[in-house]
Amino acid sequence: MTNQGQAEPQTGSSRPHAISISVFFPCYNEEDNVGTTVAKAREVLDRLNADYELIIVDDGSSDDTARIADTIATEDPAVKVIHHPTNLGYGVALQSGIRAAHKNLVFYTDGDGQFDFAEMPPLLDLMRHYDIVSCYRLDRQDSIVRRFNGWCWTKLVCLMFGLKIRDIDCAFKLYKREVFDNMELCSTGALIAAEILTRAVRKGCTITQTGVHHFPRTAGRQTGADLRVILRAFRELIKLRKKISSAK
Ligand SMILES: Nc1nc2c(ncn2[C@@H]2O[C@H](COP(=O)(O)OP(=O)(O)O)[C@@H](O)[C@H]2O)c(=O)[nH]1
Ligand SMILES: [Mg+2]
Repeated sequence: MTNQGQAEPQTGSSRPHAISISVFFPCYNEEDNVGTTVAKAREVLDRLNADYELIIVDDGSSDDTARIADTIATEDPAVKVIHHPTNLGYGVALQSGIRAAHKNLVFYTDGDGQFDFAEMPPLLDLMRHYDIVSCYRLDRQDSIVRRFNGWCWTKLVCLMFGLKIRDIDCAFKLYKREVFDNMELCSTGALIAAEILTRAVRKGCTITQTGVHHFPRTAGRQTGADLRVILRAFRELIKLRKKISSAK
């Protein structure tokens, strides 16, 4: 893939944009986090003089996330909001973000403030040589049980789909937009990251990995370790494995 994320040359007198990027944030009940998460990303992208859009995917939140997101979008034309009428799941939220992304590069991170968007710009250089940067969490800020479960999940998924990824669910990933061309995704839950990378590798896309810092949640409730979320991921894992094997 050739496009490295450079923006189209601009007409007019303003300084040309260095980079064209869509950034999206899956959010479920993140009323206390969404504002700061978006503001930090905007500050970094403005400094980069990027041609950018910020997309908040509100996945049927029952708190004030939807209203706050709409207010941010009203005040800033670079911000778009997608609302799901009900809580459809992390995978559907990522699918919505990807569909809405129209710039040359696509980046996503969680809307819960557990990552630092200032660590995104160093990834841009890697797009000269790779189609995807998939990050891994340095010093993951979760309990030892959660870290162990996450490690086992990464190993299992990599074994089933022939991937070599250190931290499959790390929500700090950068893609060339063409990676998603003609890619049909079916995972509605946490398996989505693995599905994207598996389909991308099958298309011949190249992946590199680098570490990013991870921060404790300071507000809102973590749902990533809920039993419902885990069971859904396992159900979808079996389904995807069958689907991919039958497509060989
Ligand atoms: N779209 C969507 N996002 C969710 C859902 N549950 C959690 N999220 C978002 O996904 C991100 C990660 O969730 P979190 O609970 O922090 O899980 P963890 O980071 O894996 O511990 C956060 O931005 C959440 O708002 C969900 O059901 N749907
Ligand atoms: Mg989180």
